[in-house]
Amino acid sequence: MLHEKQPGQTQEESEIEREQPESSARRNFLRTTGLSTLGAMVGMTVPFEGNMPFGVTPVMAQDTGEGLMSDKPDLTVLNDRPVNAETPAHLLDDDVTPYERMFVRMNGMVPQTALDQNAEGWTLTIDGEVETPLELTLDDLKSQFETVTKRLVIECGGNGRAYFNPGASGNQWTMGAVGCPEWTGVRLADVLKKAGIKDSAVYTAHFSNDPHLSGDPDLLPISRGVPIEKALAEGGIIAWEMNGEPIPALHGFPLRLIVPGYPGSVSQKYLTRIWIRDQVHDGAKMTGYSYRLPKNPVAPGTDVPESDMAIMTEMPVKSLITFPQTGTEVASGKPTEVRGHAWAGNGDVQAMDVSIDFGQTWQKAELDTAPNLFAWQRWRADVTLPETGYFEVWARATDKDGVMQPPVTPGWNPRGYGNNIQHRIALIAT
Ligand SMILES: Nc1nc2c(c(=O)[nH]1)N[C@H]1C(S)=C(S)[C@@H](COP(=O)(O)O)O[C@H]1N2
Ligand SMILES: [Mo]
Repeated sequence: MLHEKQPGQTQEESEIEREQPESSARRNFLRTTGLSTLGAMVGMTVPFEGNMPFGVTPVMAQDTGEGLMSDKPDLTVLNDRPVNAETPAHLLDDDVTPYERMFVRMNGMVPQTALDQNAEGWTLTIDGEVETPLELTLDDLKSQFETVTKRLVIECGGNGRAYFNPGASGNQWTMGAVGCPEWTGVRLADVLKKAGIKDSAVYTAHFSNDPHLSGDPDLLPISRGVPIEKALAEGGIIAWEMNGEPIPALHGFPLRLIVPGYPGSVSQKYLTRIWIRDQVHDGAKMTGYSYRLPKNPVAPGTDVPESDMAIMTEMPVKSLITFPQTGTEVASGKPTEVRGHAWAGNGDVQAMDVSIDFGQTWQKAELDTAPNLFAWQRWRADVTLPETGYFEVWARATDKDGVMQPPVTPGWNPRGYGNNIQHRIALIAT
């Protein structure tokens, strides 16, 4: 498994990348799949199983979505049961992330309805603390509400996990569990208002039809929610198209919720129901340590009691350098264009800076306004590397409240969420 190296790391930081991700991901893989299990399932030994590269399993595992990954050949596969794959930073240069370059995070299997692209009889239920429970077909959604098209960032809460020290279990995402496709659907708030939200409403609860990895129909792979205020605020949509096409199987066909600004896990794929609750939702991956951060800062490696954990809400401000690719050779003494995207969980990014001297001095980058709230914003800067040799470009976004990305991995937490360390690339000046 290849990891994009972050230049300028301490020895310890790079240790995490070299050893920890591979071994923990591999342990995870062996525990959940195990080539011997696969061999037993097909009734034979897998030939050359000792030589099989990590991330490759026989075609029979297709319901995990692995078979669909051939459409995304440039992604780095971190796990294959369930399928989890991230995008190298230099492949995230598009303003609108194409299907081929959108990361994939599955907690369970891809439902048969999505594999078949069969939306027949699909309904979305809105119930719980509402005046009028609704059961809406796709046609109802399309005809009863205003259709909107928006670019919305989805970023996994665990993006950047690979850089925590001590490391955290889970997918060892580096920088690429993020993307900004264009989504078409209806506003979440419009649908909730039509149902009539009661004063007793506290939280949403999201449901879908993707099967649990165990195959147990009583278990859900994931069912998260957001505070009702967030659900009613501007931004959230219920979408049936991604980039002008029906949503692909890996991304939630036929209907998906997107609640931007929060961890990607609240954006339920294969959406069947939104239950409005009179308490904080306690569904799969809402409790324990999932998508939770310590209430108060803790020292790295602390064994935090569950009762001291709180649900993660807004994602921190962040940016990526998407051009040039790290390691590129450029001419010294001449301007070189560097560019990327910036986004923040609390809305617009107000400033973007780059450094070519390890953060000692910073230069303002040009920053575009967002085409809509919660889209990522294009930034670009011309940097001139003064002499030949090894340089790094560091990028730093500042959100609307003046909060900026840190040069180190911030806020150690048991599961490795919310890492918004500055992205760095290496440039070789010749
Ligand atoms: N039904 C369903 N929705 C889901 C998930 C899932 O496993 N099942 N994963 C969540 C997580 S953790 C993330 S980060 C995003 C990933 O979206 P993507 O796979 O379309 O990139 O989807 C979220 N919605
Ligand atoms: Mo996620």
